Amino acid sequence: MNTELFHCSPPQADPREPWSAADFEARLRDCESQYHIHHPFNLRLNRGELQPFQVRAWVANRFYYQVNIPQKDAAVLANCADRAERRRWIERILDHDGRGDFGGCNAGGIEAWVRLGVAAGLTREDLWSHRHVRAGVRFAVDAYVNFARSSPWEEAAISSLTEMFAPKIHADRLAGWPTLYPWIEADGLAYFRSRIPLATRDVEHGLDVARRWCSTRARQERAIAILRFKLDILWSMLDAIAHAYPDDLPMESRP
Ligand code: AHQ
Repeated sequence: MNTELFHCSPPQADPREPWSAADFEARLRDCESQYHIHHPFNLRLNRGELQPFQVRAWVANRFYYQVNIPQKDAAVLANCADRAERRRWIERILDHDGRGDFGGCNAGGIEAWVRLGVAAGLTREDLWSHRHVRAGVRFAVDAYVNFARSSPWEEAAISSLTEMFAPKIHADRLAGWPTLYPWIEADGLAYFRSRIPLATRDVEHGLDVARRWCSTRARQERAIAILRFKLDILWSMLDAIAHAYPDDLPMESRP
């Protein structure tokens, strides 16, 4: 357990100078080494070493994360009293839930992830029933949503900054999967393509919030602890998926 995150030191003047803005951002970005792009399961996934059932398991488990993102973001909004900040943050919900007629580019990220699942051989019911979601994935995702519900909105915003590292992981999938997993219909990869500019936009907002909120060294260090907590969430999701879907999983248990 990352006790730093829940250590509530008594309020006291912090004698230490805050890091410069550049140094603080560099320290946030230094956490990249703990990003789930380096997880053994993700390395195998992006090297084409997984069997179709393991890719389908990953898609079905990550769907639970995706459908919970709008509720996490709604929790951020609920804790935010600033209209201007809410107007920026609400875009994230619509990016995932969709807009207007839900058609084409308005379908939203959740619908695009369903398309990924269907392209990989799952049914919509496989995804929406969450029947393949493992306990460790559910636990990690629920911990993320509950953190957003129970924390100052600025801290929940900081926890989304793992997306500083997301464009690379999406680009890896777009570059490799068509060759590594030719059995996945190409339009299923649209989510990854759509996410890269949105992640970049969202990270600009998240870093803006972090710079303004973390005016003391203590808050800067708390921001690092929060980011590490979120990195643990992503990492532990892959731990649970890798454990539940080994190469020799009996046929009857394979999605
Ligand atoms: O598809 C992803 C997504 O919509 C989000 C929202 C954001 C958040 O609010 O925490 N994080 C995130 C991420 C998405 N995809 C992950 C992936 O590996 O495909 C990466 C993940 C993140 O880096 O936090």
